[in-house]
Amino acid sequence: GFGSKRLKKDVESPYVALSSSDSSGKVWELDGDDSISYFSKKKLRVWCRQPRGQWELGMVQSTSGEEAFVSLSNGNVMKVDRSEILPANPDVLEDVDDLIKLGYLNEPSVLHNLKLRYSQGMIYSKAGPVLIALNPFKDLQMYGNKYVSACSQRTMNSPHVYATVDAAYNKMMRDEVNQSIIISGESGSGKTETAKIAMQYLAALGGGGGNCAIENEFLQINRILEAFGNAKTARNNNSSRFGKLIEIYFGCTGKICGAKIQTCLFSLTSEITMLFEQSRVVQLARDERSYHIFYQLCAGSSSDLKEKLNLRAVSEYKYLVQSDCMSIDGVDDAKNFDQLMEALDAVQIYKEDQELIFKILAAILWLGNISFQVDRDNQIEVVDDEAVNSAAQLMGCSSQDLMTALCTHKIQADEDTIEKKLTLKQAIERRDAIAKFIYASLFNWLLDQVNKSLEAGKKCTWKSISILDFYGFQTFQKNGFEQFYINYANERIQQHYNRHLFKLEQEDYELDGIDWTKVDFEDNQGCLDLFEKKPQGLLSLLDEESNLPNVSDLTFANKLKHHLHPNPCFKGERGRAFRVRHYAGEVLYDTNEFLEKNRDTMSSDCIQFLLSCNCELLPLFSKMFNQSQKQSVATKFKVQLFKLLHQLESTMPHFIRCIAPNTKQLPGIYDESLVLHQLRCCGVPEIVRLSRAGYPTRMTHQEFSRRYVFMLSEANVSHDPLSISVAVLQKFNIPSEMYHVGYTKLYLRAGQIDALENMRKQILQGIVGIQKCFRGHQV
Ligand code: AD9
Ligand code: MG
Repeated sequence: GFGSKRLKKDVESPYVALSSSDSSGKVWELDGDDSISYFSKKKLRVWCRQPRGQWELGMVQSTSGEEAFVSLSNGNVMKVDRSEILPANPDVLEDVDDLIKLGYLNEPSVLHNLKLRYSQGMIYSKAGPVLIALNPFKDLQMYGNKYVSACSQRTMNSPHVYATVDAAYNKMMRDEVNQSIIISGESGSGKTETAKIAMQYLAALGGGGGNCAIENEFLQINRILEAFGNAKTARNNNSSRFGKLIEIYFGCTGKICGAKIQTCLFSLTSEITMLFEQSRVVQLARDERSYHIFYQLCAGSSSDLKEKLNLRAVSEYKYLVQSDCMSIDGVDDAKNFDQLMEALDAVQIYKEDQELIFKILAAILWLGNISFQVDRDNQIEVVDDEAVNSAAQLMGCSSQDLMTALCTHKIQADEDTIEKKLTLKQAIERRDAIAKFIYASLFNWLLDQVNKSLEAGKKCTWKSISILDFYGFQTFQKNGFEQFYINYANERIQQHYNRHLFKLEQEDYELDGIDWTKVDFEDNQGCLDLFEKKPQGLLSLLDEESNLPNVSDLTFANKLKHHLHPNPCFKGERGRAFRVRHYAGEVLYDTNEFLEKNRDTMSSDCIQFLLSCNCELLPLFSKMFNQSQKQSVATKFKVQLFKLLHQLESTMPHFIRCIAPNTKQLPGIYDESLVLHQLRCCGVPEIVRLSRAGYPTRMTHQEFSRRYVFMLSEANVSHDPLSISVAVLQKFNIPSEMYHVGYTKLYLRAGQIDALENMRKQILQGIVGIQKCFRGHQV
């Protein structure tokens, strides 16, 4: 049949190309008679690849050699290579709520299935144990009390975030094991919204019946996190610039008694100035803004506060104005500022501290306006203007001290201090580094305050549910430092996933009394070793090179090629580039700026300067960061990631993969190639492959017997669904190795349900035919 043929030919197919071994061919392993001529003879539907790559439904009219003539639904007949044809599913398997129910599990079938559901507002589907969530970009009215009840009372059968979270909650209560909900996906795919929906459900379940205090507290915390940690980007008007893990604590009666938030801050530090630098050099970041809080503060603060902070309009601050985008459609920054102040009150941040926060934000904005000039001796000095004076005043230091700190580098040598004048470039870098450092510290400090208020009831903790809202695997034309880390983190999460998926699957079989030989799966340990091995892994080599003198991105790239070759997961490329074979596909990285971004250290004289400031929070920040400053970004990130994953390690995971159907952030647009790209990135083909290795079709005996019982002759029919199931299978000669009869369900291997469906169709057509004939006779 063309199952096996496709295996060899279809290197272009995403499922084959992206899977790391050809065991992925299982997806195409079709049983029974599934040759093209069979499809042609039976007039069954097929998918036919069009010249532009998209797939259309059609019917094979005839074949000759390697070619086939296919009639498409628009009436045209196309001559195509056999390799451009894939089997389509029968109508009954359209719009299934779990992809593994699809008889033919090829790329167009999966895309078509999700599209059909999406167009009907069914944004949730399952891929085996994983929940797939397509971003609707509109309010679908499918959340709130009514749906909470439906999910907790199991009266709703369709997949939903609530149902996934409900399963986690019940597992926690029943098995007394900590649970986690791992949400991943591209920017703008809906991770943060999904995390909020999940929190809302847990608040409703664990809030003690009609107690909305917890729900309100969660809401307020999310407001704070988003004001300080989210920004408008080209892909998402409310993009989180950090990854977070929220752990919700439950007492032994199942009631919430506290929570804790951990963050992974890799992209946070570069945001403020990156925007500035980027747009100044290449006018790139046109549609982007800095963190919401800056715009909220400028728009919403009282005239009293404005005066205290010497605050101006957004348009007067260089850090904010360069991107040419100062407002977001439909977003009221002033109103959000009011809500933010409410939220700060709610988590018990005192008014005085709130004012300190705003002071620091204003200081950052003024820092961005500080400019430099060259004096008569060709030395750099700060332009003595409103910017430097305001910044100094807000930070609690003299203008002179700030100017010195920005222009000179002090080196401690034994007893003496040597002062060195900075170059213009260095001075600008130092100014921006201080701004970033202060902002990142502020974010961390705020998080601490939020956690203090959340952890109040932690003493009564019995078990917990963690929700991870983390960047998904990313691959662009050009991939840099950020993608490198994000993808590494995803590699770790994927390993966690692999381990559990198999456990879950096997549990299911065991519960239903099926003897089951263990399926091996492609482990991603090799790729993880590539990153983590000491001393010759990507991360160690990066740290080593960052600490050497006279190095460049090119020497780093060469070092990688030298030390990591040969490795099946690594490939050196020309110049600064290298390639990594990730679980979700190969990614080409460019080492441009890797070393610089990895160092990201604040010089100790800057820290000393901040320690001497009078604005109470600044010395506090400097102390907090003093130790960690000595570590590289690679090390810090690894430490944060390990802490985070260590916590997940002991939990039972539940996976939600979010998908953005378009990049315009608009409802009703389903961009097939974009969806496909994301399905690959989040490993859906892998999931499906793994699930299909077992028995993709699972129907309860009731369901099965109801659908097929009419195919038995009356004498054979018993009243017991299980017996009916078995009778149907035997009558239609389904080989015994193709199914398993469980206590509650019937498990069928790939392709079997289609064979039955075809027979059912024929019998029905026969009956209809007889009826027609009969009616004709009567008339
Ligand atoms: V990023 O990586 O932080 O840039 P996310 O977090 O994946 O990204 P987010 O949750 O912020 O995306 O969703 C983007 C926008 O999609 C939201 O602001 C909503 O307008 C929209 N969205 C997402 N999920 C839903 C939903 N379930 N219902 C309605 C939604 N709208
Ligand atoms: Mg987000």
